Amino acid sequence: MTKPLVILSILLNVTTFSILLLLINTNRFTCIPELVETKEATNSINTENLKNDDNTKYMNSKFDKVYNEYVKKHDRTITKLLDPSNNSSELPKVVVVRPDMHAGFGNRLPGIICGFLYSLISDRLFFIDGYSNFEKYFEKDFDHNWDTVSYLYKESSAKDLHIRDEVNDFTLVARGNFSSEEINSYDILRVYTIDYICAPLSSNPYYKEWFNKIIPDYRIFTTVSLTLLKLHPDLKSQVEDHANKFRDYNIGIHLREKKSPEGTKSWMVPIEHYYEAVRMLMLEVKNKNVSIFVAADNTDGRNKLVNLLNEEFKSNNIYHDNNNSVKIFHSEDNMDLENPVMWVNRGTEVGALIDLKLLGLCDDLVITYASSFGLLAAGWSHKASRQRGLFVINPIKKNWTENLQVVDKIWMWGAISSEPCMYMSKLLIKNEDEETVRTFKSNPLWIHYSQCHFPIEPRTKN
Ligand SMILES: Nc1nc2c(ncn2[C@@H]2O[C@H](COP(=O)(O)OP(=O)(O)OP(=O)(O)O)[C@@H](O)[C@H]2O)c(=O)[nH]1
Ligand SMILES: *[C@@H]1O[C@H](CO)[C@@H](O)[C@H](O)[C@H]1NC(C)=O
Ligand SMILES: *[C@@H]1O[C@H](CO)[C@@H](O)[C@H](O)[C@H]1NC(C)=O
Ligand SMILES: *[C@@H]1O[C@H](CO)[C@@H](O)[C@H](O)[C@H]1NC(C)=O
Ligand SMILES: *[C@@H]1O[C@H](CO)[C@@H](O)[C@H](O)[C@H]1NC(C)=O
Ligand SMILES: *[C@@H]1O[C@H](CO)[C@@H](O)[C@H](O)[C@H]1NC(C)=O
Ligand SMILES: *[C@@H]1O[C@H](CO)[C@@H](O)[C@H](O)[C@H]1NC(C)=O
Ligand SMILES: [Mg+2]
Repeated sequence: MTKPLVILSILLNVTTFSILLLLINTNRFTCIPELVETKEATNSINTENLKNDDNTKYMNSKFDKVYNEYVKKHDRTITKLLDPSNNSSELPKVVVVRPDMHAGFGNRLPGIICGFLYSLISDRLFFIDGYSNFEKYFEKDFDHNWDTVSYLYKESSAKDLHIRDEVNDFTLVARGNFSSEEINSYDILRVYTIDYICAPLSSNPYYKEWFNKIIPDYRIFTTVSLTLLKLHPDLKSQVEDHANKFRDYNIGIHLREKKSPEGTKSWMVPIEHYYEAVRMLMLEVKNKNVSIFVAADNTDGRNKLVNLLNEEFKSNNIYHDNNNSVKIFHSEDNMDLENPVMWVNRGTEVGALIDLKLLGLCDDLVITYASSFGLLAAGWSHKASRQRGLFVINPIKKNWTENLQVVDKIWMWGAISSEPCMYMSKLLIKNEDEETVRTFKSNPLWIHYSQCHFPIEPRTKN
């Protein structure tokens, strides 16, 4: 078989598997309720809406209702709490999320989404602690800055649900009752993580029904993130300016090269693998004006990939014979600009957010599971209603580059969902008790959630 055929057959297998998964996992995906949903959702006002995306924006009117009620409750409670005439010593119970400000911009988002879900299911108030300049980047529907009320909670009891990789109460997340007496005895539940660590929550028997009712399509990250993390109007208009260059069909690529340290043992994703994946996608495209949006973590790599693609699509070959016109573009973030917060990760926060959002507006995504950046773009996406998932390229070991049999083939899979992955799920499966693992695996997306980061063996608990 020629290379494109081999790739296609892999893709077909993945697609067949995906369809099977859809069929097995209930009839939640049937057309009729979705049609009703769409009609209802026309009145939706909460979900972030970009003008370039009127027809495809993702909407969920049931979640909007829950969100609206939450915002009202939050405002009401805070007003009362801060009222100087309030002598009550009773404090509302809260969830406090602390983003890791030294991690990548993408890494800051999953903890926020998880914390908000925890606050909804446990009837607590939601706060974010220490996200500098949040207001500069996002539009807020309510005041969730922990500084507003934290001085009242100096004496309060707190439980750490998550502290990075060290502490994670997976039993509670996967099958516990957040309103139990034990959990209720804490005023504060703390969340400090860079992972989409709450993925098992939708299989928790206490909350399964809530998810089935409010977010029945499993697009949990999308539903919450488009509501809670709405871009600031200044950034939004920059996104819209770029998105005006999108054409009939748009492929987004996230190139991540600068992550692992140099050395023969480290992992890499050959630039040609991204390019091959795009060629493969283009096989199916005919008589279209196509645009390809390239986001990258460095300028050199981006230019190299843009040049490769430009060469490919101007020349006379089978792709050209499909009668497509292809334009390639990227945003203006200067990826040579040193970032004072993260020396390995260059560029600006504004640039990163714009790239994330633009990737999310693409019809198809080619990303790598070496980076959570692309997976978060996929989740924070207005196009998440597409049935087709992402195309994910696996990194390979650097000292394999001598081995043409490995380097020559792109290692990839097609995902069924645009939910981000949970890199800790491998550790959960390896280290947690049988019942917790079983419950996690009752989640129809558990295989998807587990495909994350380098294919490393998880550590064993000491
Ligand atoms: N503007 C822009 N910045 C990028 C891009 N890719 C990576 N970066 C920068 O690199 C950082 C990557 O961090 P994350 O978003 O956490 O993604 P990650 O690859 O999982 O990185 P780590 O988890 O920190 O190892 C971003 O915050 C940006 O600063 C890109 O396509 N565009
Ligand atoms: C004081 O504030 C708390 C928390 O918002 C609230 O539950 C309580 O009803 C308030 N009491 C009065 C008298 O307003
Ligand atoms: C709070 O206490 C002061 C005096 O201790 C009292 O005058 C006031 O009425 C109280 N306010 C409320 C809302 O109970
Ligand atoms: C969770 O625990 C609380 C407190 O014990 C209890 O009232 C509630 O019914 C429990 N939830 C479920 C679904 O059992
Ligand atoms: C190529 O595409 C254009 C539209 O972009 C169309 O008008 C034309 O008929 C196509 N040519 C062929 C040979 O299909
Ligand atoms: C592509 O764009 C050109 C002009 O930019 C236009 O003439 C052509 O009809 C477009 N083709 C399709 C298929 O939309
Ligand atoms: C790659 O590096 C590993 C670890 O150093 C080594 O065990 C392996 O033999 C190397 N493989 C090749 C093909 O050089
Ligand atoms: Mg990451």
